[in-house]
Order: sequence, then C-alpha cells, then structure tokens
Amino acid sequence: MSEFVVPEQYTRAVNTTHTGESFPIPDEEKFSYGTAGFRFRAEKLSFLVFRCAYVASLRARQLNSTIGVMITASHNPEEDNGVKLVDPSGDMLNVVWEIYATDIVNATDANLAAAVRSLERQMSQIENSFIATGNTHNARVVCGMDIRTSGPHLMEAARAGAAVFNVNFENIGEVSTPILHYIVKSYNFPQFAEPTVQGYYKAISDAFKELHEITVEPEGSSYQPKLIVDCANGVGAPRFRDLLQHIPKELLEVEFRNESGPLNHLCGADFVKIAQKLPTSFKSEDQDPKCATFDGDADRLIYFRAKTGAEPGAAELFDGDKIACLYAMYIKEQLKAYHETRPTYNIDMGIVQTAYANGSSTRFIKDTLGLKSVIVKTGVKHLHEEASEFDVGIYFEANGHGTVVFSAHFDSIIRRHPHENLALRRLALFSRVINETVGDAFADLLAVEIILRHYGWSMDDWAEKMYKDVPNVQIKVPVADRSIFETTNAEQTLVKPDGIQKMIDQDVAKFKNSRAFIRPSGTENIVRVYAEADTVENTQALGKSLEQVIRNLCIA
Ligand code: G16
Repeated sequence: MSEFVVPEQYTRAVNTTHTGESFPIPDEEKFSYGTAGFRFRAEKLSFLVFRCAYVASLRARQLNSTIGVMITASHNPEEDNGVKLVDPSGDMLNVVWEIYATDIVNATDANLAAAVRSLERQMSQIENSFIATGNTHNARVVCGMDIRTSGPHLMEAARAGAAVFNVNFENIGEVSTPILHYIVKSYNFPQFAEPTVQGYYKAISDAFKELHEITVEPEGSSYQPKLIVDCANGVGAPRFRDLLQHIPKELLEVEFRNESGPLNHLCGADFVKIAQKLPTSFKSEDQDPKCATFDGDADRLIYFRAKTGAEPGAAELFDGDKIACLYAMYIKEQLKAYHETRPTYNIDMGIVQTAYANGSSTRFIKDTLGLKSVIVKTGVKHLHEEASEFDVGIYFEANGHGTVVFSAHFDSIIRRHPHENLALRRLALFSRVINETVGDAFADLLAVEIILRHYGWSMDDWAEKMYKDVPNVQIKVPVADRSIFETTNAEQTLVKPDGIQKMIDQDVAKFKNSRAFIRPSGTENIVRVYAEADTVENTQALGKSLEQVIRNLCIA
C-alpha cells in the first residue's frame, strides 16, 4: 500500500477555508454523520471533505464502481456546507460506511494514516473485495456541488481526497443532489441512462412527454399546465431551467422566482413548510394560484398557494403528505386496472411516512385509500429502506422529500411489458418520470403535473377531493448541545433527558385530538417541536408550552 499523504491545507491543524484563511480544528472536536451526511459551518469543512472523498474512493475501489460525493448543506443557510455520500445504486451511503466515514473524519492528524491503513486492511480481507484482487479500474468518484460560495474550494478538497490513491475523479459542477444520485446510478447501471447531466434531462423529459401524450384530460377538466416556482435562490433555478428546455411550453409553463438572492432566506421548501407562509416575492393577491417550492439543492418539493380567509402572506400547503397521497391514488388506480386484466401477478404497494406526517394524511391513506402507512425515523435513508420492501414503495416526508421505489418484480412485469395495456404503459412511464434513487423536486413536480392533468384537477380540486390538514405547528429551538436528546419509537418518544417525556405527555393531555413530540435535528443545532391539536389556537399553545419545556431545560 502506498503512503497516505495529506496536503497541508487539508490537515485538521491547518484546514484552509474558502476565503484562504486557516481554520484549525481541535483534536477534541467531533463530527457526526447526521440525518443526511456531515453538515457544518463551511470554514470547518476542507479537511472533512478531503477525508470523505478518500472514504468515497476507498468504497469505489472496494466495489470497483462509481461513488458520489455531493457538496451541499441543502436547506441550511449559505454559511453552512456539507457532504452527502452516494452508493453505487444511487441510494444514500450504506450505514456501515457512515461509521467508517465518521471514524476517519474524527481521527487526529497524527492518527489518520494508521486509521486509513487499518480500514484498507479490513477492506482487503473482505471476500469478493476488488481491493484484494487489485481490479479497481472502474473505481470512480463523481462529485457535484450546489451554488454556495464555499463549493468550488470544497470541490478541490474532494479532488485531492480522491487523488490519494489515484481514483478517477469527475467534477460535474453545479447540480441538484438528485441529479448526482441519478448519474451515479447511471454509471453503475449503464442501461439506466447516459451518465451525464444531459442524460438525466433527456431520460426524465422523454418519459414525461411520452406519458403526457397518453394522459387525456377528462371532460370539464380544470387543470392548468402553468405554475410559479420558488427556487429558494438555489441550484434548482439554473438546472430546472435547463430541464425545461426539453419540454414544450404548451405542456408546462413555469414562471421562476427567487433565483439569485440569499440562499434559503425567507424562501424555499423548508421555510414555507415551517412558517406556513408564502416565500418572499410571492403575494396573497398573485393571480396564478398554483405555486411550488424547492429547497437549496432541489431534493424537496412542496406545492402551495395563498391561503384564503387568513392573514396576508399565509400559505396553504400541499406538502409531502399530499403529494404521497396523490401518487398513491394514481398508482392504485393503474394497478387495479392492471390486476383486472392479469390477476395472477400481484404487485403490492405501500406508503412510508415519518412522525411529522399530518394525522389527516395517515387517516386518508388508511380509511380512503385502504392502504397502510408505515412510520419510520426522519431521514430519507430510513424511508427509502422501508419503501424497498414493497413492489411499489411510495415514501414522503411531510417536508417534501420523497419518491417512489420499484422492485425487480415490478420491473419484470410492468417495465418489460409496457405495451400490453394502457395501465401498464402509464405505470411504466410514470416509473421513469420518477427519480427512484432519491427525492427529486424536478421529477416529482413533473409527476404531480401528470396526475393533476389525468384527473383534470385544479388546486381547488386537489384540496377538496383529499383531506384537510389538522392544525399543526413545527418550532425550531436552538440548543447548545442537541446530543443530550435521545428518542425511541420512530422518534416519537423522548428517552433522554430523564423526565421530559412525562412533561410532554402531560401537556398533550390538556388538548383535544392532540399529538406532539420533540426530537433533535440531525442537520442543524436545534431541537424540533411538532404539535397537532383540534384548533389552531390549541396547537400553538401546545407547541409554545413544549418549546418552553426545552428552554427551561437548556437554561437550567
Ligand atoms: C435532510 C434529510 C431529510 C430530513 C431533513 C431534516 O433534508 O435528507 O430526510 O427530513 O434533512 O432533518 P432533521 O430534522 O434531522 O434536521 P435536506 O433536504 O436538508 O437534505
């Protein structure tokens, strides 16, 4: 094995920032792989990205495949940045490798070479490891970034990390996180799509145009192929503009807003969801009622419109739960038509949500759609894994992060025989519009538009024909140390600090039809409070009371 050499600027002792200064990281400072990778102030990240790219290159050599590195802090403010690692299938990094990455990132400069040697030795002992055979010529690290100013500097840190053992490195520039996931999968499964940004645009837009052609609006349709998109001032703006170059305006006309201001500031899917307000530059009196919002790296999508009969600036949300239900209705209808013609091959379908799912959505899924909703921990990696248990697994977080995954059984029955009947064609094409590697704001938006067209629905129809959200509130409470909070029961019960869950239960019992939980964020230094109750006033009172519980605890 060659020597592990770290250029000085990427050591913990120096750690050069994107502004050219040195920002040393003390040996005691520990970093954890949170809900979606490492995410911190950008100044802390040069050494960390360098080491993550090395870990990615090791994984790439172990599997003789392409691994992805995405430099983004998604919904966080501009000053933050982060790294998400992507496995060969296009899914999130394998959890065991999250642990390896965390160990390597947390090693001191003095211990790093030994930690790397030990991990390499462990990999070379694994049966079928390509490292053992030396056959690693397909090993590649593909790296993308969002549009933060710290991005290009961190891209160079990633290049240097992958270069330690000479693994091929490809910088694909400013892309959304889902585009990177899609390209990683395309490299490893060449039949999937061409492994380029253009290949992604072509595959998704071709499927959309084909499905559009066979989607006939019903008589009396109120569907309008027009909407306004809030781009969170993120990478979604330029890349969605590029994708729309492939889709004629008569099929979909998009007005872009928030393309170049401060990233995620008073706009974007996270802001709209938590504040339940219109993003900046949208007004209650806007004429076009159909609006959608992305987050900073365009892996989340929420539809919204101005809320009538509420204070100016309030937004009515069609969030991840409503999108999941829309997908479920449409897919269920196609599967029913398919099963009528071919009853022998059963295709099952399920929906996966988190504790943030609005109570009304879970009841709608169970009582109206006759389906089961499985609740798992926050983090798409958990939802994705659970959804993969079904032939058609729909997963969505209420915050707009979600997609649909399709099994090999679905593939062999539906995708390989799409011409047998219309339902099969629709299912096969729908599965290609969707980016099944990860939640994708662009692909999800195109899928929603197809379904609204299929049903001939306006936003009024979508609101009326599904369910009404129960009042809910989400509050972010900044804390010095979020690691003191520990949860169980899919994060709905707090086990640490002692005694706090009892206080939550007592507060919840004061309100009708109420539900609430507290959990530490895995992406920000905050604790999140979620509460539902019978009225808006009671929901806010419950939320505030729980916020106070945390504030008292953190001051005490
Ligand atoms: C990431 C994860 C999501 C998660 C969100 C918030 O989203 O991918 O699954 O819901 O963080 O997580 P937490 O509540 O732990 O802060 P994104 O869009 O920021 O990458």
